[in-house]
Amino acid sequence: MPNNLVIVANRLPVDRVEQPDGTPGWRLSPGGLVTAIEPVMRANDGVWLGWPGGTDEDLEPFEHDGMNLVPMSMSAQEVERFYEGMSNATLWPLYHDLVAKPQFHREWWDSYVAVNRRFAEKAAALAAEGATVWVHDYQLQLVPQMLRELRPDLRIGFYLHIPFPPVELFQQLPWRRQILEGLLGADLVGFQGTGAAQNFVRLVRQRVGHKTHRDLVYLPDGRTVRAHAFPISIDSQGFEKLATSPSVIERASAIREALGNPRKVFLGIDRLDYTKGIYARLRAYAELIQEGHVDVEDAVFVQVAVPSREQVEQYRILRDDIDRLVGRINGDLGRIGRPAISYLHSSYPREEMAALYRAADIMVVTPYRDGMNLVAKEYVACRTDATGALVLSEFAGAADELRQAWLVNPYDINGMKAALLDAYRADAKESTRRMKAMRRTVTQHDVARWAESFMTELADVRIDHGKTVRPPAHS
Ligand code: GDG
Repeated sequence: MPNNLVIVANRLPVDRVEQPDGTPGWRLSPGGLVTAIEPVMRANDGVWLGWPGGTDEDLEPFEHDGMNLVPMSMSAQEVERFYEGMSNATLWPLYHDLVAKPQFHREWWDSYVAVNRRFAEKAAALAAEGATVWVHDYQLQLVPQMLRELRPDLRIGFYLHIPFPPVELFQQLPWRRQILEGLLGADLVGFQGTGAAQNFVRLVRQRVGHKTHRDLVYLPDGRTVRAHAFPISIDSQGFEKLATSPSVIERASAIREALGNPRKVFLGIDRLDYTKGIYARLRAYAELIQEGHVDVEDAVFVQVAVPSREQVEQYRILRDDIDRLVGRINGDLGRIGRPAISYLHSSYPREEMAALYRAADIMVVTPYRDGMNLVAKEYVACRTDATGALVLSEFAGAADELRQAWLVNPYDINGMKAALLDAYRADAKESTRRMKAMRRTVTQHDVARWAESFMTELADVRIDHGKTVRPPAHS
């Protein structure tokens, strides 16, 4: 069946689960993207093409909760080279300001090209004449161009969920030109922030030699590509509703009770990723205890680290580092029944996340670099009574919108300590003033609005620019 809307993302929006009767089934994976795309998919009779996880299994397309899903299989070697390698050990660290050292391997790149081509071919086969295809994220940057070659009739959008690096970093990539040209296959390339969009346009001008004007790129074949910021958001109403449900309210008090009813609860919730700044934040907190500014009888830091990319070496090292640090801090500073840090290496249902947000007085979000950071916005959405404080890294995309947070530079441990202490000691009036302003932002800019503005812009991009443009010289 031809489709008018095709979503292409590395992962399908479902996770495999075992059903009560022991047979395998699917569960909608949590997260903002699914909530955002679902209504767009339903309104347009769309399909979602993506990898279901696992290897070497050729699954048939299926329907889940009214969504049409088309699984894309991957071999064990592709998972290792395309996914763990090129995507998560090359592009991820490079695009996050070299927080870790990116590795460049030619066989990873070959696999990246091959998997991108398969995604493009499958998307081409699924799309109706003149359909819209929306491609997501850094794993699939070559798909727009490959797809355009196969199907020039399509309208193609691309959205990058992570930062797009400045020229000086991006140009390290041996395949920089191929990636830029891959993205230019789209009519609209969306980014989290204007800085990322500007980095892209500058690179296209300097590295590919195309003519650009503000957020537009003029291609020699007459096409116009727009590169624009669309800051992503969350299902704010959904989170508010969840946070005010009786079971979540009850669970939030049970969490505080289980922690020994401390006066203040600090909270961090992150995928266990070196970009998130977990290590530095825990060190900063420990120093506050050591120096006597915070007492373990009075406060606790709950750190949830959600398991992530465990096959990638850097992630295994990070896990060990954090395990050791938490052990040392608790060993040195904790007392019986009063650990300094309550550390949980696990993932939780959405209700438990909402209860944790409700239970926390101070939310600490300190990434070295982050496209947006939805956790910060979710915390704000759950603070329905406008209490609570948010300590937020300047280097998270969310800091552009949540200006009233206690903003910190996560590289500056002393600065971070000062901000943590400030948030800890802030009077209720000050916290509420800040939280109210942030709540207005998060309520007004929700994820439905994000999806709608991207789709509207994509439908509006003028395809032909009608200008005379010379083809760029090859570098
Ligand atoms: C990338 C970009 C950008 C986490 N643990 C659990 C759980 N989560 C949910 C959170 C939140 C999402 O996962 C994490 O989103 P973040 O934005 O914080 O971070 P990344 O995973 O790095 O996301 C980021 C995002 O894409 C969207 O464009 O903001 O910058 O890096 O929604 O709630 N949800 C449940 N259990 C968990 O244990 N249910």
